[in-house]
Amino acid sequence: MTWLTAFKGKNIVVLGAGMTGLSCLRFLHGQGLSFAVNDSRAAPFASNGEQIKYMNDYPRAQFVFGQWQQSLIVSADIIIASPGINLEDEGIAALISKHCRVIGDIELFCLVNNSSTKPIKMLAVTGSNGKSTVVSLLDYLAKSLGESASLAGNIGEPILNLIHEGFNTEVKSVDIAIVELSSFQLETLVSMKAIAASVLNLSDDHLDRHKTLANYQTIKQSIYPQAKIAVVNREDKATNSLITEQKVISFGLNAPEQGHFGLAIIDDQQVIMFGEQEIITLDELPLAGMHNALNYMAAFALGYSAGWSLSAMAENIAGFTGLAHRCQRVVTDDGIQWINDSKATNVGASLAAISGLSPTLSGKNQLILIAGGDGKGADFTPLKNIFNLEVSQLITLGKDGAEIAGLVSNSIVVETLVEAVEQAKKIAKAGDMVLLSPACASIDMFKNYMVRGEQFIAAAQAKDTSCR
Ligand code: UMA
Ligand code: ADP
Repeated sequence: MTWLTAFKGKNIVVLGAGMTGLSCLRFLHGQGLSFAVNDSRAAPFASNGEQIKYMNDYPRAQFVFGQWQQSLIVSADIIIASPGINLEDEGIAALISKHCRVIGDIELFCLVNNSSTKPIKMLAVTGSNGKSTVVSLLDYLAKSLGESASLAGNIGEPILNLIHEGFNTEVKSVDIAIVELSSFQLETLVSMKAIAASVLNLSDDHLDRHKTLANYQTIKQSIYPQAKIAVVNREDKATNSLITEQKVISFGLNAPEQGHFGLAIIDDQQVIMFGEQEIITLDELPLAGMHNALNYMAAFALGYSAGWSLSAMAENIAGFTGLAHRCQRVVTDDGIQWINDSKATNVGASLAAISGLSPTLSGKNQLILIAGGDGKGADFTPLKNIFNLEVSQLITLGKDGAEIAGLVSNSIVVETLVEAVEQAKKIAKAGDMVLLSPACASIDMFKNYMVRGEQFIAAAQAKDTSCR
């Protein structure tokens, strides 16, 4: 039975009318299927005009906004849930029948892809940090090597968009999809058949939804049985404890065994190795810090799994210079190093930023850290030690700002990011570093981490920050 036969004539409900929901809408409509779209927000679209346009474009769809519609959800045969919706929430959990099949957009893509005679190949990446960096690096490498590749998933491109309008299973837009997967997306995914997959690392994140670290680890590692090759971080047990049958290619900061990636010191240089084969020295690579060395090795291992030549990857890899809002240098003329790491939305990312950047400061220069926001239930105590060792002044803000400030004595709590930058300007001298690395999500104060990062850049560059 093809996926379409299983969907025809069924009550299909798409939950959420954001990026994911809209990609489902377009796809299901293209297949001639009828469905309903339910969003619990009263006005999920940017404007009334946009809403009317969607209603006109998708006449077979029923739209229900403003609450979870009991009658719709109770009678659904198939629910396609957007990743941001917590299906365990009281308001919705009780409405979903135990006979209902609940999937996500990635699962739907995989069902479709698996029934194609020439499926799109997949490389899949998850982890608490580094996902976007690694998938973007892979996408860059793929394109440099002339592969027909596309980024998809949590990076911001719903994967169903890789399938053309009016898809017939022989037509595909790319040969290989490089897919970033969040734990939310993995919760509803069981049918992926990736060439290779990796859980890059694991630290506290999204515990407000997943409740325990053990649960979060299990969800993340559910990626492995859905791939031929498991690319594992051999020094982070939490990322690879549940692997059973897959072929494993590992990466780590220590020297590798044959068939694995690691580091060795050769002529005083740190070199990425594949077994005994030298690939490239870290000095040749633009993204600094040991966390990025791991990211590079993960990308090499995933690319290698896809059959890409190691030497061709090594020749091209330095052309990728990183993504905005990840330890991004801000151009100012005050001699202070302003670093925008707004994408550090969890403790692990801020730890990596501080430990990666502090060694670049000379002994007389200070590191001023701006942190805080919504910690999503994380434990902040792993930051205490590095704050004491490396941070001269901590400035915090946001929902969990006071809790973070409480870790050390050299802290100030402020109300706004502009105020945080003003405080930093009062303290910093030429040569010092002011790092925005919040260890928290931005959602309590900003639309998203990009807006937070842009505000930081603007305030750092402003001659007079007193105008808010
Ligand atoms: N909604 C409800 N009720 C709820 C929650 C949400 O109706 O209780 C509705 C909202 O009103 C909105 C829609 O659901 O209309 C939004 O759905 P969504 O939150 O799943 O967001 P999308 O726009 O579909 O974007 C999602 C991912 N968002 C989340 O996982 C929260 C995007 O990741 C992803 O890029 C996109 O799919 C394409 O795959 C963002 C993210 O923040 C960047 N991810 C988290 C992270 O990286 O930490 C996991
Ligand atoms: P993700 O997509 O998983 O959120 P990003 O590549 O966007 O990852 O980076 C998010 C944050 O994590 C940034 O602050 C970045 O500097 C940091 N980071 C990147 N790679 C790693 C890693 N391997 N370990 C820890 N932190 C990392």
